[in-house]
Amino acid sequence: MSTAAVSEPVSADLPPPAVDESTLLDLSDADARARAAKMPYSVRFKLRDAITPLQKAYLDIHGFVVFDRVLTSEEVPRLIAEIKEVETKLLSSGTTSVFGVPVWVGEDPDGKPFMQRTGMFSVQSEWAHDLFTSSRFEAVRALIGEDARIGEREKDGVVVNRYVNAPGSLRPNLGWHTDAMRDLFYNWKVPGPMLNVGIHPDRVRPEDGGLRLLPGTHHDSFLMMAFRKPYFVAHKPDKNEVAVETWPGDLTVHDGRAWHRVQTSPHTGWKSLRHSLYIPYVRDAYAPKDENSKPMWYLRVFDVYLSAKKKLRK
Ligand SMILES: O=C(O)CCC(=O)C(=O)O
Ligand SMILES: [Fe+2]
Repeated sequence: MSTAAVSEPVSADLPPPAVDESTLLDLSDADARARAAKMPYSVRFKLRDAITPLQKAYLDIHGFVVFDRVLTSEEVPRLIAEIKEVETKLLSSGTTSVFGVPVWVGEDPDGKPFMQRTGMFSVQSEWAHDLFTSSRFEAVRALIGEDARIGEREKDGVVVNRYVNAPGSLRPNLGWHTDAMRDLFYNWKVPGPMLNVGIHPDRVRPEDGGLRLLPGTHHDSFLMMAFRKPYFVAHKPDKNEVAVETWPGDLTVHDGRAWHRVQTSPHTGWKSLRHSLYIPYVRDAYAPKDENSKPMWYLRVFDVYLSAKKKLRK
C-alpha cells in the first residue's frame, strides 16, 4: 500500500524555529544574561504578551533582537499594497513632504518615479495606523517604557524605506550610522538609550544585502558613537558586522546607539527591492507635527544631496 507523502512544498523557505521559552519565562536577570550571551546572532524570538527576561537580556547585550514574523502572511502583502497606495497618492498630488518630512522620490527599475522614503506613513494609511496601534505591539511599547507611545505624528512618524538597485535609484543602500545621533539633532542632548522598532516585509538572506549591524556598539562611549566611522559616507563591510536575516513579517528592535548600515543588494532590478518600516516610540513631551512643520536640518542636508545626485545623473 502506498502512502501519500505529505511534505512541505519544495519552495518553502521557513525560518529556523524561534527559541522555545516555555520553561525560561522566570529566569533571573543573571541567568538570562548568561544564557543570552551564549546565543548565536541568528537567534529568533517569539513576541509574547510581554518581553521576556531572555529577550531583554539579549537586546541589552547585543543591541538588537529579531522577533519571528509578527505580521501574518496575509498582512505582509497588504502592507506592501498600502505602501504602493500611499506612493500613488503622493506622486499624483506632487507632494514633496508630509508634515515637514521630505518624501524622497527616485526611479524604479523601469525608470518610473519611485517613492524611496516617506515619513508619517501611518497618518497616510488607516490600515497601517490600526495595525501599529493594535494590542499585538503592546509588549514592544512597554519595552520602550511604561509611559511610551507611538509617535505617529512626531519626529518622522512611521518611516517607510524602499531600497532598490537600479540606475535611477536614490537609495540602493545606506551608509554606516547610529540613529541616536539623529536624536542629538532633534533635542541637542547627548543621546541616552533609545530603541528602534523595525518591520521587515521581505525575505532577505545575508547574500541579498540588507541590514548590517555591529553588535555591542550601543555600549560605546559618546566619542566612539560620534566618530567610529564617517556618518553615512562609510559603506565598507566591517569584520565584526552581523547580517540581520529576515523573513516576511519579522520585527526587529535595535538600540539606536548601535552602528548599522544597509548593504546594496547584489541583485538588480525588482529582485533587489527591500522595504523596511520604522515605528517611533516616544517618551518626551507630546510634540505633534502638522502641515506647517519645517523639515529637520539634517533632512534638508540629505535633500540637497539627493537632488544633486538626481541632477548629476541627468
Ligand atoms: O532599512 C533598514 O533596515 C535600516 C534603516 C535605517 O537604519 C534608518 O533609516 O536609520
Ligand atoms: Fe538607522
